[in-house]
Formats: sequence, structure tokens, C-alpha cells
Amino acid sequence: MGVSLLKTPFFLLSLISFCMLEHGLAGTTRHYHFQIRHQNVTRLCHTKTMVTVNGQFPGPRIVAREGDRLLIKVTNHVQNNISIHWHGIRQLQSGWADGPAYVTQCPIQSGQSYVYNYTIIGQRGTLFWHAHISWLRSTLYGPLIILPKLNAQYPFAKPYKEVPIIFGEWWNADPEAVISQALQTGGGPNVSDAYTINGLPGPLYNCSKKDTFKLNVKAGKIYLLRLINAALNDELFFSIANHSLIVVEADAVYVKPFVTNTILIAPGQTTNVLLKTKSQYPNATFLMTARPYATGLGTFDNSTVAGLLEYKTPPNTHHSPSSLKNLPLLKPTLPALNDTSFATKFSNKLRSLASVEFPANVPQKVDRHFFFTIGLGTAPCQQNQTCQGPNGTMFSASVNNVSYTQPTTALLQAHFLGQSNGVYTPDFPTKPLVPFNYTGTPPNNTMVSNGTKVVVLPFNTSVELVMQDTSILGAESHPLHLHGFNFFVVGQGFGNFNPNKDPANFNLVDPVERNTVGVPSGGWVAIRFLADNPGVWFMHCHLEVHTSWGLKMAWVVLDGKLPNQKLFPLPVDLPKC
Ligand SMILES: *[C@@H]1O[C@H](CO)[C@@H](O)[C@H](O)[C@H]1NC(C)=O
Ligand SMILES: *[C@@H]1O[C@H](CO)[C@@H](O)[C@H](O)[C@H]1NC(C)=O
Ligand SMILES: *[C@@H]1O[C@H](CO)[C@@H](O)[C@H](O)[C@H]1NC(C)=O
Ligand SMILES: *[C@@H]1O[C@H](CO)[C@@H](O)[C@H](O)[C@H]1NC(C)=O
Ligand SMILES: *[C@@H]1O[C@H](CO)[C@@H](O)[C@H](O)[C@H]1NC(C)=O
Ligand SMILES: *[C@@H]1O[C@H](CO)[C@@H](O)[C@H](O)[C@H]1NC(C)=O
Ligand SMILES: *[C@@H]1O[C@H](CO)[C@@H](O)[C@H](O)[C@H]1NC(C)=O
Ligand SMILES: *[C@@H]1O[C@H](CO)[C@@H](O)[C@H](O)[C@H]1NC(C)=O
Ligand SMILES: *[C@@H]1O[C@H](CO)[C@@H](O)[C@H](O)[C@H]1NC(C)=O
Ligand SMILES: *[C@@H]1O[C@H](CO)[C@@H](O)[C@H](O)[C@H]1NC(C)=O
Ligand SMILES: *[C@@H]1O[C@H](CO)[C@@H](O)[C@H](O)[C@H]1NC(C)=O
Ligand SMILES: *[C@@H]1O[C@H](CO)[C@@H](O)[C@H](O)[C@H]1NC(C)=O
Ligand SMILES: [Cu+2]
Repeated sequence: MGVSLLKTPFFLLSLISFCMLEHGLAGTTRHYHFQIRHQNVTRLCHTKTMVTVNGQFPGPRIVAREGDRLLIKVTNHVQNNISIHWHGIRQLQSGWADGPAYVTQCPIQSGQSYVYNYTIIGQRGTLFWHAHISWLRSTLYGPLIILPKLNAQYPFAKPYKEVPIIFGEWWNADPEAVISQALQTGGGPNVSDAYTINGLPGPLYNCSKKDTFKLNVKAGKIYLLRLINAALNDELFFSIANHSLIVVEADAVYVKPFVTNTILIAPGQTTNVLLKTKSQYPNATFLMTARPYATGLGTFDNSTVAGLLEYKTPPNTHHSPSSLKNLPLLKPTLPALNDTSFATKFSNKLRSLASVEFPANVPQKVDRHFFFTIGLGTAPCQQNQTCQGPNGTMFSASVNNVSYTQPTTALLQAHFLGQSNGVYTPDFPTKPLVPFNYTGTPPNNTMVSNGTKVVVLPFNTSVELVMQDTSILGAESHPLHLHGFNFFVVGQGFGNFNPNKDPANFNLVDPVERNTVGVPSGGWVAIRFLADNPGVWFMHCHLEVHTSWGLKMAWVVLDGKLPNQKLFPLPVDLPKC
């Protein structure tokens, strides 16, 4: 995989295989066709049939430039309902193309097609696409790379090569069966059997040596690694032995560069790093590894995925293939699986570039304040046998104690057609109805309520949202993802947020701008965003198991007065429920 990658520039590869171009005045229109079909794939000596895009695992790359329009036709040839989300794309006015099932669209049913139609405005960098229904994103995911406009420069050294590195999880079982079983028993789902780099688990697993991602590099060059965490349930540490990395971008927004040996990347996050290779050909091979950062009480896949960083032997040296084999293999040291101190230090280093060309437009005034608790709880056992959640209950998860109930039709369509009655209610609590010591001794009653509730915001509302982790079933880091917007991470801390003291320390100058942020384990994070995009925008934990348990809600942003402040008309081919 790594080899073929380096022979052909990566963007050419995907363009040649299935992208057709049309040149327009504003940008290029790029057409892709995603055929959802089954494919047999073998890893860890285990062959299984999985749902794929075009038979590829991971899925194909989408490559476009800032300003381009994408027309991606998705045709469903399998029995599962399908929807695809273009994670991190702003979708200005084009919420119909966002993808979360039963939020912005009904799923694409077997035999049907839908064309996702959107323009990339004011964004460049690494994002990804993934299925947004049940746990199908375990195999339906791939990079979404936005190159800068023609003749535009990166605000850092021009890389010699660019390489996407997408992390995933491999299950020997069918992930759909895993989540279905968990939702029935009320207990925690089975964990994955391996992590993967570009679909490959690597040499540290049994029967996996041949399935190893190899990055072949030349000495003395700069490589841009486009890191993407597409794993379902795990934040990951990543490091390359004896090499440091320069972080230059997070969630497709440039950051102030900083050097680190280890990256922390949550599901839903992307990070671009520069890898400067050694100036001389080194007589060693280097492992790159990733393993989880995990804070919750539940069990998790604690295994380690590895790939290889190999230097190409220059022609004028005496290294023969056999001597190559005997090179020492160096392994990086990753932080402990529960190293919250590292996680905090790392997230504090992320700052917006905040340059003249790429300013940090942090909302300085706030129209509406929100305070959301984020965490796990329980729901009553719905069976006539003991459930496998805490104390015979079912696991549940909530925002402000509301566990989201999925409706049977899409919220956006209901909103657009003025038919929200019976689909959702606009009464999502702006703060906890019953305040308690969020990070203290858990309350006696851990039961959560449920419903399909949204917050309605007038166009251009400036929002400040504090998300507070709860310790009800153990404190835990939750990577919260907001659709349709980037937000600024203006503050974070441990314990309970103090509205009298903490805002004084907010960074309103160069806070990192992103689409997914970790709510610290046993702490809080404050974000700000401007609601300048009309539509219905999902917000949820990107740990898929928590989403399945209801850790999700939606914002409805009303149309503005100007034509370019209104949601586009309903697409004719929008799938029906
Ligand atoms: C997968 O393998 C099984 C068993 O060999 C076979 O019956 C099936 O047709 C294969 N599926 C695909 C999509 O190739
Ligand atoms: C894509 O969406 C735009 C905006 O609604 C619309 O003008 C255009 O016709 C659409 N293109 C296709 C091929 O559906
Ligand atoms: C989950 O793991 C248990 C215990 O190993 C096993 O019995 C069960 O079949 C697994 N469930 C699925 C869906 O694979
Ligand atoms: C290469 O190997 C020699 C001898 O084995 C050792 O002394 C030297 O430090 C190694 N160089 C590097 C860059 O690892
Ligand atoms: C991973 O978890 C298993 C089972 O809980 C445990 O036996 C093993 O020591 C753990 N491995 C690591 C590296 O923590
Ligand atoms: C992290 O895990 C180690 C070993 O499992 C344990 O000794 C330590 O107390 C844990 N640290 C925290 C902060 O939970
Ligand atoms: C309830 O219990 C009865 C008798 O044990 C059993 O036949 C039935 O399948 C159970 N129902 C559920 C939903 O578990
Ligand atoms: C479960 O029950 C025990 C004993 O009644 C209690 O101490 C514990 O807090 C309960 N746990 C949860 C999660 O409700
Ligand atoms: C909340 O609980 C923590 C941890 O038990 C404790 O240190 C703190 O004093 C409590 N705060 C309040 C306001 O009771
Ligand atoms: C929780 O339960 C304990 C023991 O049953 C009781 O002493 C305590 O008052 C309860 N706390 C609250 C807040 O109800
Ligand atoms: C949802 O809440 C209702 C009460 O309002 C309750 O009867 C029901 O069991 C809850 N459902 C779930 C899945 O928690
Ligand atoms: C697929 O989606 C349709 C429309 O929402 C729904 O009626 C049907 O039950 C779904 N099928 C499956 C297998 O989930
Ligand atoms: Cu979570």
C-alpha cells in the first residue's frame, strides 16, 4: 500500500481511478461514484464479508481543491441502509448533503442512489468521509483531502510527498452484530480485535506481519503526514521511533507549528504533521505505533497497531536486501494508556495560526450561553431478564440528561417543510434541570430521560457552549463533534466549570479552531461558534458506542434574510423514509 502510494502522487491515483472533472469559473466540479457493495477481506487470518465503497478497504480518497464543487453519487447495492457524512465540511447552505441518517436525510435504501452535492468554501486540509448510520463506518471510511487553491502556498515548508495515514479498527466479528447485541443486552459492546493503519494491523498482531503499512522515505526530505482517526471507539496516541513531528494543522485549520514526539488524536479528529527524515541514511528501521488513550471504566481494545518507516537505500551504498533485513528495528515509547497529563499538555499546545491570511475569527461577544453535561447514565431494563448494564440496568448516555431518541424521519426535512410536530421538540435544556456536583460523588439515581429535542438558533447567533463531563458512571474523555461548523476552543479545565472565575482565563486571541474536541475526563471545555449556517446540525460524541447510547443532540439554525443565508431547496433525489 505504502509502496504504490509513493510511486504515483496520491491525488493522481484517485483521480485516475474514478473522478471526472469539469472546469467552471468558480472552481472545478469533481464527480465521484461510490458503489456500496460487499467485499471479502482477510486480516489476522480471518476472512469476512464487509460493506465497502467500490470494494476498497479503507475506502477511496476524495481529493479536491478549496472552491471546488463535489458531486458524489452513492449507489447502495447492499441490504443495509446507508448514509455518508463528509466529516468537517462546513456544508454552507447545503445541509442536505451532510449525511447523518435521520438528521439531514433518510438513509439510502437498498437499490437506491443519492448525489451528495456541495461546494468546499474557505477550507483546505485533511478531513475524512464515513458512513453515518449505526456502526457501518467501521468499514465505510476514507480520506477527504482538500488541497489549497491553485497557486496558493502552505504556510509551512513545501513537503516532498504527502501521505494519508488513516487509523481504523478491525473486528473479526460483524460490527453490526456487535452493537446490535450490546443494545439488546444493555451491556458494553465487544471490543475490536486490532487497530489498523490504512487498513493494516501490522506485525504486533498474530498472523498479521504481511499486512503492515510501510512508509518508504528518502533521507533529508520533508513528508506531510495527513493523520486521520477513523477508529470507532478509541482516542489514539501515535509516535514514530527516533523521529519528531511538527504539528501544522488540526481538523483542516492551520495551527501554530509545534514539535512533539507523540500525537493524541480522537475519533473524528485529523492532524497534519511534518516528518523531516534524517539527513543521512540510518542503519535502522523504525516502527510507527498507535494505541489508545482511554479514561472510562469499561473494557477497551488495548492493543497496538504498527507500521514501518523504511529509508530507501541510496544506489551508491553497500546495503543489500539481506543486510536491510538485519537492521535493528526501533520502537517508539507511547504514553501510558491513561496518561491524562499528556493529553492535557498536548491539547494546550494547539493554537490557531491566527495569521493575516488565516485569522482566528473568535466571536468576542456572546448572544447565547449554554451549559451541557456530557456523560453516561442508565435506562430501565426493557426485557424480562437481567440487563448487563450497571446493576442490571441498560447503559445509556446523555447531554443534559436527555438521551437522544432517533426519529423515524429526518429532522432537516421536517424543519424545512414545517412538519416538526411529532418529530422533534425545540425544548432542549440550555443547562441541567437539576444541578449537582458533576465531578463529585455520583447521584443515587443514574437514570436518564429521553426524547428528540433540539436548540433553535436565529441566523448569526453567537454561541458559547460549556461542555461538562460527569462522573456518574466514572469520568471519561468524550470527543464531541459538531456538524456544520468549526468552533473555537476558548477554555478547558478539570473539576466543575466555575462561571464566575473560569471565563476570565478564556483565550479569545488564538484558540484552536476545530470540529471535534475532547471534553476532558473529569473536566470541562468551553467553545464558541457563530451560527452562520442555516440547517439542522448534529452534535454528538464521536465514540460510536456513546452515540449509540444517545450522547447526541441537534441545533436548528434558522435562515437569514439574504439569499446566501438560506438553506438550498430540497434536492429532488433526497432519499425518503
Ligand atoms: C466471499 O466469500 C464467500 C465464501 O467463499 C463467497 O461465497 C462470496 O461470494 C464472497 N463474496 C464476495 C463479495 O466476493
Ligand atoms: C447542486 O446544488 C446546487 C445548489 O442547490 C444546485 O444549483 C445544482 O443544480 C445542484 N447540482 C446538481 C447536479 O444537482
Ligand atoms: C461478544 O463476545 C462474547 C464473548 O466472547 C461472545 O460470546 C459473543 O458472541 C460476541 N458477540 C458478537 C456479536 O460477536
Ligand atoms: C550504524 O551502525 C554503526 C555500527 O553498527 C553504529 O556505530 C552507528 O551508530 C549506527 N548509526 C546510526 C545512525 O544508527
Ligand atoms: C490489555 O488487557 C488485557 C485484558 O484486560 C490484559 O490482560 C493486558 O495486560 C492488557 N495489555 C496492556 C498492554 O495493557
Ligand atoms: C494509570 O494506570 C496505571 C496502571 O494501570 C495505574 O497504576 C495508575 O494509577 C493509573 N493512573 C491514573 C491517573 O488513573
Ligand atoms: C421473556 O421470557 C420468556 C420466558 O422465559 C421468553 O420465552 C421470552 O423470549 C422472553 N422475552 C424477552 C424479550 O426476552
Ligand atoms: C449499584 O448498586 C450498588 C449497591 O446497591 C451501589 O453501591 C452502586 O452505586 C450502584 N451502582 C450504580 C451504577 O448504580
Ligand atoms: C464536588 O465533589 C468533589 C469531589 O468529591 C469535591 O472535592 C468538591 O468539594 C465538591 N464540590 C462541591 C461544590 O460540593
Ligand atoms: C443516596 O443514598 C444514600 C444511601 O441510601 C442516602 O444516605 C443519601 O441521602 C442519598 N443521597 C441523595 C442525594 O438522595
Ligand atoms: C424513555 O422515557 C420513557 C419515559 O418518558 C420511558 O418509559 C422509556 O423507557 C424510556 N426509553 C428508554 C429507551 O430509555
Ligand atoms: C431502512 O430505512 C427505512 C426508512 O427509514 C426503514 O423503513 C427500514 O426499516 C430500514 N431498514 C433497515 C434494515 O434498517
Ligand atoms: Cu463519549
